Parts: sequence; structure tokens; C-alpha cells
Amino acid sequence: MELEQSLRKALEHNEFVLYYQPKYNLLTGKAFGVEALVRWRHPKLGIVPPSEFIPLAEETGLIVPLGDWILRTACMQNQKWINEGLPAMRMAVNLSMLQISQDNLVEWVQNALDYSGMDPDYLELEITESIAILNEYGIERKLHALRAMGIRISVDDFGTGYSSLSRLNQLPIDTLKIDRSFIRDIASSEESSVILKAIIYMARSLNLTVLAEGVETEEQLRFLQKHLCMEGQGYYFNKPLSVEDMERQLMIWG
Ligand code: G
Ligand code: G
Ligand code: MN
Ligand code: NA
Repeated sequence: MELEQSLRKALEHNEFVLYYQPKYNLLTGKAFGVEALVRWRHPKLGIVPPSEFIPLAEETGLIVPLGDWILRTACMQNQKWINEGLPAMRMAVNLSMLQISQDNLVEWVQNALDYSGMDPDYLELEITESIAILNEYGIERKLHALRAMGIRISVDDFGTGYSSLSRLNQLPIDTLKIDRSFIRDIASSEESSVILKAIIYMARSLNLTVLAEGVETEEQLRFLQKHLCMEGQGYYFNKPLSVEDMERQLMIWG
């Protein structure tokens, strides 16, 4: 309860901060986007990772105002970088179930774009596999509306749920982000690497882009390149970066 109380106050007190993790094209080696990842700078506990407060924010409904702050902040930050002449990145923002289920989802996203002045081409929304395939809350209709605005949709943690690629292929999805457990086990598990190869192959046949999450080693990178996985993200390239570190990185690329 203590945590819930301070979570409520944290928004007013400006205790949330966004980190940014770059996403790379594995064939050219160039970054094309970043994913916004929220952190809580608790006055006493220090940095609290999202795994410890996102579930609570979902249970209490706080994810709605928090998610609003996250989307606006991410879009404004990205537009600021673009205005400064830094290399333009696509900004990816994670959405949780409660956010997707809101009736005004599409208008809300449009408002954040208007507010920041960011072109919809530069926005990507990440939803988990289990949310994407839900036949509720008009999710399919909402995804089509977002896509029609020019926003990209990606499916996070792919491979951990129970969706079929053929079902996902009916949805307006651009990218599958393969869960990092498959990448972690490339060298140690024949089964994981076989599944990984099959996912990459099938996704390519369906014209979906595949991004490997959690790339940590050169060996994993070479495996992914060899099997034509086009995109990747992970500690091998960068950890999630503070605004200052991200800016330094953008300046090096620019
Ligand atoms: O950054 P980290 O690896 O600790 O993130 C852990 C989890 O928290 C991830 O599953 C991620 O999707 C989720 N998460 C991080 N940032 C956000 C956010 O801005 N919104 C939502 N809904 N989830 C987030
Ligand atoms: O669920 P989602 O993919 O949105 O969450 C991303 C989370 O994965 C973040 O918490 C981020 O810190 C973490 N992450 C990013 N890259 C790596 C990596 O290479 N290895 C590990 N173990 N975690 C990573
Ligand atoms: Mn994500
Ligand atoms: Na993930």
C-alpha cells in the first residue's frame, strides 16, 4: 500500500524519467529507432525498475495518466532531437492492456502527436502478443485506425504467447519483436535456435519485419545476420540510455 501511495504522488512530483534503447538494422549496422523505457526515480528507494511498478500501475489504473505522460514526453523528446538536427529516429512506446482498452485510444494518440508536433511516421507503438490477438475492446479496429494515421505497430515479446502467425497477419502489424529468451538460448538450445529460425523465415514470408530482442553477444549477432533477421536491440549495442547519454550517441551518429 505504501508503494501504491507513493506511486500516486510520483506523477505530481515528477519522479518518472524515460530511458531510450536504440534499435539497429543488423545488415547495415545503423540505428533507425529507439524504444522509450520508463524508470521511477524514487526519493528513498532510488531507481525502481518498471517490473516493480508497471503491474501496480496497471492494477490501480494509474497506467493511464502515467502512459499519457510517457507518450507525450517520448514524442516531445524525439521532436526536440529532430529540431536540433540530430539523426531522425523512430520513437517506440510500449502500451499496456488498460491503455489499449480505452475507448479514446486513437484520439489520445493523435492528441500526443499534435501536442508534440511529431510526424506519425516517427511513432511506433509496441503491444504484447497476448494483447494483439484479443478479440475485444475493438482492438483490431483501433490498430487499423492507428496504422491509417501512419503509425507503426510492433508485437513485443513475440513467441511467448499462443498466437499464430496467420492470425497476426490479419492485423496491421509491421514488426515482430522476438522475445529475448530465444536469443539468449541460441548457443545452448538447439530447440530455441530451430524455433528462432522458423519464426524469422515465416515472418519474412508474411512480409513482417523481425527484430531480435536482447542481443548480447557477437555470436548471437552473427547467427541473426546469417538467418536474415533484419533488426536487433540489446546490450551488445546499448543498454537503455539516459537522455544525456542518448544525445551523446545521436551526436556521434550525426
Ligand atoms: O526497462 P525494463 O527492461 O526494466 O522494462 C521491463 C518491462 O517494463 C518491459 O516488459 C517493458 O515492456 C515494461 N515497460 C517499460 N517501459 C514501459 C512503458 O513506458 N509503458 C509500459 N506500459 N510498459 C513499460
Ligand atoms: O518487454 P520489453 O521488451 O518492452 O522490455 C525491454 C526490457 O528488456 C527493458 O527492461 C530492457 O532493460 C531489457 N533489455 C534490453 N536489452 C536487453 C539485453 O540485451 N539483455 C537483457 N537481459 N535485457 C535487456
Ligand atoms: Mn518493448
Ligand atoms: Na520484450
